[in-house]
Amino acid sequence: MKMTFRWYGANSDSVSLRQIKQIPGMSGIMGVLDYKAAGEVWTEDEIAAYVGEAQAAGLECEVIESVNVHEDIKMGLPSRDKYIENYCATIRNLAKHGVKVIVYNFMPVFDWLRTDLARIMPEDGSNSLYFDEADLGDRGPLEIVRNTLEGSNGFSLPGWEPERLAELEKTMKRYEGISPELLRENYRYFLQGIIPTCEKCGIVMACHPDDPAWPIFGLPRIAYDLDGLDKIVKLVDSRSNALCLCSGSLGSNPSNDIPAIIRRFGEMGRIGCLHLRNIKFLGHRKFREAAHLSSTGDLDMFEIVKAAYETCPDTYIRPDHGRMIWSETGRPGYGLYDRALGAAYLNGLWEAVEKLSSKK
Ligand SMILES: [Mn+2]
Repeated sequence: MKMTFRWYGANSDSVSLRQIKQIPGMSGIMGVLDYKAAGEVWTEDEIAAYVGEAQAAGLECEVIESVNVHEDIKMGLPSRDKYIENYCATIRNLAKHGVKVIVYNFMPVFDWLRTDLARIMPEDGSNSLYFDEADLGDRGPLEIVRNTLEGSNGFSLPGWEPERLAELEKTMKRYEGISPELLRENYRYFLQGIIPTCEKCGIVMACHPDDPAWPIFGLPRIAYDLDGLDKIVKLVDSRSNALCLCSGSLGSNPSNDIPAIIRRFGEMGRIGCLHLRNIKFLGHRKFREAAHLSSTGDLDMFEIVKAAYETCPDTYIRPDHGRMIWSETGRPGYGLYDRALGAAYLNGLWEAVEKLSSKK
């Protein structure tokens, strides 16, 4: 297992590579070029600069996240072939610089959704990301973006800033005719276009599940439970067609058994990497992101780590979102302190599981 940490780059992250390097047991980063739009080719120069910076700080960069899939691919538009070609070019460029796993998602229109980015915990004053479907009321995404424009609440739809409102309206309309089955067929077309390239250059594609783990705003979604993930790995039968199992995203739906899901795909050799964090359920479709420690939330982190140790021991793990603690400010979910605590805790669980199992 390699413990890693998400890093957005020197210009977009409040955390420095040096700080990351000082966290015990940190082997590298899960990187991202967050200024690249979906569909754009990530050039060799850009990748070399980013990876070189990490390596100069003593950190590997074997996992890259958020190589976003262009909406035309998800919608199956004729222009998709051009974007698939671009995606293959990015895959080749990343492989040339030592990248082994690419995390992406196939969620229509939106990435993740929360209704509060800094929900304060009365008992200790920390804050974390929070979701309550009831807070959305009858509001659809258009209204939420409009509300964001008016600054009237904390909703955030990443990638859909108010200036893109007209585009969002058009995209939402187009999805009205797309069923989950059709979305899955478009997904198959995408995978058939990129997996041969991945196999040739030794890249594993790791699909991140939908977050929260159920369909939102009437959009088709296909990656939020065991059954859906099973269909994805079967779309193209290749070890390069794998998953990034995110315990917090899948865990937002209490009917998902996270250790069982990890075991299933770990045994199949289809886990590219893991995002580990904890969730506290507060009611129907209502949760907040808890500290990593099992007892602070509702997920059994010991069983999750044990499942990973037993079925995909060579995987990459990163502590996913943390709370904001010790007066830290930064990108919601991506401060230093709580994620560093999370990494230390996950490393401790790993060591315990490893030593217990060698004594059997
Ligand atoms: Mn995640």
